[in-house]
Amino acid sequence: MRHHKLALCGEHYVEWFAAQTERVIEKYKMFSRDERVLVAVSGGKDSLALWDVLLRLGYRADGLYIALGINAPIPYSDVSLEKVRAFVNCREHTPTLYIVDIATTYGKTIPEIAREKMRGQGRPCAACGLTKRYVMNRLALEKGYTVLATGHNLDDEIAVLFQNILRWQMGYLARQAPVLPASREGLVKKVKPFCRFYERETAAYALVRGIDYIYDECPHAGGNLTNFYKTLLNQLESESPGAKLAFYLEFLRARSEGAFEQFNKVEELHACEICGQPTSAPGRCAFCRMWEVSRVVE
Ligand code: Q46
Ligand code: ZN
Repeated sequence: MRHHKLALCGEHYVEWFAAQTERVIEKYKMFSRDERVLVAVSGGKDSLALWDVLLRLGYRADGLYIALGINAPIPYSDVSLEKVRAFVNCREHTPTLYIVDIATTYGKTIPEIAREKMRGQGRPCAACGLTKRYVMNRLALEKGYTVLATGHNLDDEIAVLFQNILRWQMGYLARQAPVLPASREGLVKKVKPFCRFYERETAAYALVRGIDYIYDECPHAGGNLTNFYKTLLNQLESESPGAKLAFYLEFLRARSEGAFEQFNKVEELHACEICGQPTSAPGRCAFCRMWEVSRVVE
């Protein structure tokens, strides 16, 4: 933790990490102890560390794992589910874990639907991202959670920030925040309690807490631009310690002062004619169109 000039033993590190997490939750008014929080868990270090620290802090946090069916060339989805199950099973008070298996529910795995829709071109990430966002929101609403929490860390956030700045995507910049509020039309509130932690800090927490997580990245993540931006930003950090956090915090300050306000257009949302989930265009939502859903899937 070079930028904090701190050297802590394992026990104190865990305390420091939990206190920092709580500070961020309170500072950005993410949720209270009375609210039910759904944590999106992938089996990776960040999301499992997040679930762990929220439970330690006494929040009402349950988990959602989405089985994407990505099992080639490595059994990524199967192994990540094992890690999530092991995390739940070794706890004294077992939290609720929801598992949505995409192939069982919608008939195809993510690589299969992506191959079909993109005629074998490119990565399955667009289809995967759309599906995950949809499933997370829908399950959170159906099960009565007011907040959806993800394990995005500072490195994730600034890689996206850097990408958005390189292209001056003002609308995206206006909407990049630690908290995305709920919408009347049925978008659940989304929060990122780890947005101020460096990736190495969440990794250290997982290590000290003995959390077993999947080390491999999704096989489709290799060589993507986000990883390239992370490498660039790490070079910057090694030249100028603290630069990554300053980049993010100064962006949030400019944002809170209204620098992007005029680009923060509130989209009119409609209910999808099939599933009822919010969508920007009338008719079927992007998810129902992609999956060719013609009736409500339970
Ligand atoms: S989007 Fe793409 Fe990720 Fe889905 S296909 Fe893998 S890399 S898991 S965050
Ligand atoms: Zn729909």
